[in-house]
Amino acid sequence: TPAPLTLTLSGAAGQIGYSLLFRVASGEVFGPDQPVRIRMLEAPGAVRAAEGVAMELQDAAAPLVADVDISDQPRRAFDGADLAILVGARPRTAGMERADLLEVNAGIFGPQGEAINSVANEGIRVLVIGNPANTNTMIVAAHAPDVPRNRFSALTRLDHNRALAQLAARSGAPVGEISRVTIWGNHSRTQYPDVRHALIQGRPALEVVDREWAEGEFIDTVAQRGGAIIAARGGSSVASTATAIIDHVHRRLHGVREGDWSSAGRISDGSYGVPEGLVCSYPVISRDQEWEIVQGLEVDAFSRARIDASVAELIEEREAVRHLGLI
Ligand code: NAX
Repeated sequence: TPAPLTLTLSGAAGQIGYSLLFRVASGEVFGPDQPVRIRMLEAPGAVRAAEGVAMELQDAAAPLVADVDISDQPRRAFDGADLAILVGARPRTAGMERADLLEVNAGIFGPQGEAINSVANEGIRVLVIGNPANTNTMIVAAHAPDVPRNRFSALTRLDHNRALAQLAARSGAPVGEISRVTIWGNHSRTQYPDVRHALIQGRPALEVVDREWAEGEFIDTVAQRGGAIIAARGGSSVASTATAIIDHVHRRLHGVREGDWSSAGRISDGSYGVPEGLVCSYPVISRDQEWEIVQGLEVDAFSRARIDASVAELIEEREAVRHLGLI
């Protein structure tokens, strides 16, 4: 058996943590032979709840779980971490201004970045789920200057999966025979789910589904899916988010299918005209366990306008964070 990997999960006592941890324990994330040390990072008020989750994890008697530690101290939780999955965040509550939301979350993600910078393993990868995910990723990266920039991602695979599922439902093709969908921009309502390069059973998607739908209802359905889940279920997406986290990590470790790509929020190097330093969702492939942005895709006027609109929101968020002195 290989040496255990160390996973640090923030927000481990929350809903997504509760779903994800048992799938880590069963080998879905790192594979059926890879033992894992689990480091749960929680807010002080939720440490007791995390202990309860750890008791259940113990009761799963999972051979792959090497050990479990619970802490509210980032420096302890990220010690020796190979992968950090950052779920814990402060949600926006009624009456809360956006500046307050950004400030509270910077208070969470800034210190976590500092701890990652000083105590995580050299090969550390950081995946941010807690919203606003793109800007939180920028904050954590700003506080971890010694970690290479390509190690940070914001989760947009859930949006990517939602786009695949809508295309499958519309076309009648199995979801596994649809490829090259892209989520561009922010993990928010301004995101741009793009089918212009997508293939459905080997045919260009726009020859299979009608353009009017692909440029209207499809985009709105994918971008507003989170809200639709809340309206129907009375709670936000949890199990599908855990699935998307697994899809993201699995593809990063093992690569995407030949001829396909995934989507992930990445620190922009200026690709596709997105200002450097913003965390923007791009089409990505994985090579040697590192994400790379797919280059050279044609961006037509429709796509350009959509990408620019989402990037404008990312710029606004960055300005707000800078204005507050958070980066
Ligand atoms: P929960 O409220 O159930 O869990 C959040 C957990 O984070 C709580 O246990 C809380 O105690 C913990 N926490 C708060 N401050 C912390 C800190 N400083 N350090 C460590 N832990 C801390 O929310 P859940 O449903 O699990 O969702 C978590 C986050 O995921 C939210 O920000 C949500 O907006 C975001 N989402 C992001 C998605 C994405 O695709 N990127 C999709 C799903 C989800 O909505």
